[in-house]
Amino acid sequence: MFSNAIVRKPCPEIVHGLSTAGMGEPDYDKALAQHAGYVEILQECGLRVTVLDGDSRYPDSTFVEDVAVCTPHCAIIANPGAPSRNGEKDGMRDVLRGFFDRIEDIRPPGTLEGGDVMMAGTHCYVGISERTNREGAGQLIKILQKYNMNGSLIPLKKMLHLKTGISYLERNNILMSGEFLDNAIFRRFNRISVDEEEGYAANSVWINGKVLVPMGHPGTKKNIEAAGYAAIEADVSEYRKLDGGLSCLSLRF
Ligand code: CIR
Repeated sequence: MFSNAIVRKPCPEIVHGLSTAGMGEPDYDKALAQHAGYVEILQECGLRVTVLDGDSRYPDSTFVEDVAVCTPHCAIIANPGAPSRNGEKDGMRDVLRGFFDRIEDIRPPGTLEGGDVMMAGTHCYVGISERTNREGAGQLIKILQKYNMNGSLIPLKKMLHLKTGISYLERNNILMSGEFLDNAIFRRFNRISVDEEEGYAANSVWINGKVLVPMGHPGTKKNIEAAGYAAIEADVSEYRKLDGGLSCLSLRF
């Protein structure tokens, strides 16, 4: 179960965030309103939410998931591989000190973004992507091993981050799309596949027995409900324009 979440409000410069989506610039006011709605949903799921101010130095800084990995035993400050985002990690260290006794670091030449990290119980799957390299993933796994956790590497073919296309929903259920569907490493899970046209919903988030699903993906929502979860829709259309999904907007622990 999670008790806390950390989020960061979008800053006006979000319109200049990194994107490959080709869906146009996000509307800042709409993004702010959607962010407030997201915070409310986290609170409804029982989380105490720490809302950080927007940071205009970093257009993508609302995607806090990428700058740290939170586990039950420690927090790990990531080392984002996107140069324009690397400095985001510094602000997060002080915030996480308020919650964790043990803080670890991914160090250069290792790079790692939290969007590439999916915990399933004590096992962690780490995507090797344009943002996370083998050195960074290896450092993460070594840190986890100190705390009796472990990890495996998942080289990505097309996805931005691992969790762009796969989400662990607890109880051995996993939601997955695209390049992960035929990856044998995930066969041990009950797999809920996401159709190509609803691929964005493969990034859904389990929180304390409920699952947040991006608005407008009825097939996936239905499949999640059929697996026994209450599904809650959240409108994150403005973040999708920057390749951001539901999970990227918070750290949960
Ligand atoms: C980026 O390209 O870094 C942002 N525009 C989107 C980050 C999305 N984060 C995530 O999937 N964890």
